[in-house]
Amino acid sequence: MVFTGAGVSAESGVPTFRGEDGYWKKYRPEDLATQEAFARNPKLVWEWYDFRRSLLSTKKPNPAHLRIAEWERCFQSVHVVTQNVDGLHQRAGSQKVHCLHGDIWVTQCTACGQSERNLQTPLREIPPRCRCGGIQRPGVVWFGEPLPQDVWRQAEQVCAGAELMFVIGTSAVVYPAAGLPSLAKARGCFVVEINLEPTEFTARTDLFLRGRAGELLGAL
Ligand code: BV8
Ligand code: ZN
Repeated sequence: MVFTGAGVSAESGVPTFRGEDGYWKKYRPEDLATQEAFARNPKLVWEWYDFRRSLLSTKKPNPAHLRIAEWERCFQSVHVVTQNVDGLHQRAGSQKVHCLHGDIWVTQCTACGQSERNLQTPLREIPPRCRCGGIQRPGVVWFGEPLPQDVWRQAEQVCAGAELMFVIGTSAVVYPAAGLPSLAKARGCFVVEINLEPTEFTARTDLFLRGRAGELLGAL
């Protein structure tokens, strides 16, 4: 099992959330990534997501994404469980990807609930509208929202059966996702953490590899 966070996409040029140049250094999550923020100002929230989508459309998978995708082709059962919404694991060729926090390329109608894939960058209309006339929201999980039940159940299952887990590029502070490495460890899994710096989880990891994910995975 490979469990990833924003750090795995950093070498692609995608900003992380909590680092020096992270989004949460410039903005408050309460203003951009909650239902309340969206209800208050859907245009502002959509402008931020539209900006991130446009940035992503110029980026590509890095050696970390590519190496992880290669593992799936070389070994029998490799699952990627990611907190990222950027779609870079999928673009690198990983097939078994469980997206805990949704997908920035999906929009969902707040009126009829219909989801669709929308790759338009920049968006022609902000906020984008559904065929039914309702306002759409980004297909991501905001703070205070439950994770998609089916994806969470799959992630727990993968975790419970994992022999080896890589925890890559996550500060391991956003729950319930951050609890997965501990869950795996409790089941006897060997956990390898890759990060530029120690995290909330590092004290409990079996092996800590300090450095850039792309470089380290390339060398493994
Ligand atoms: C829920 C949206 C329940 C998508 C994101 C106290 C107060 C308020 C709330 C809470 C609280 N305590 C707990 C909570 C709950 C809350 C939470 O955990 N808050 C924390 C922060 C305190 N969680 C939730 O609200 C979750 N839902 O609990 O629901 C419920 C149940 C039933 C009914 C109703 C409700 C939902 C959480 C989802 C939040 N959504 N984003 C988007 O727009 O993208 S979270 C945001 O953080 C990101 O999206 C990302 O997915 C997530 C995790 O961040 P990381 O990926 O770890 O990124 P970060 O920048 O932090 O770290 C990067 C790391 O990479 C660093 O360690 C860095 O060193 C490293 N790195 C950098 N470069 C490299 C590298 N490593 C290697 N190589 C490199 N090159
Ligand atoms: Zn609709």
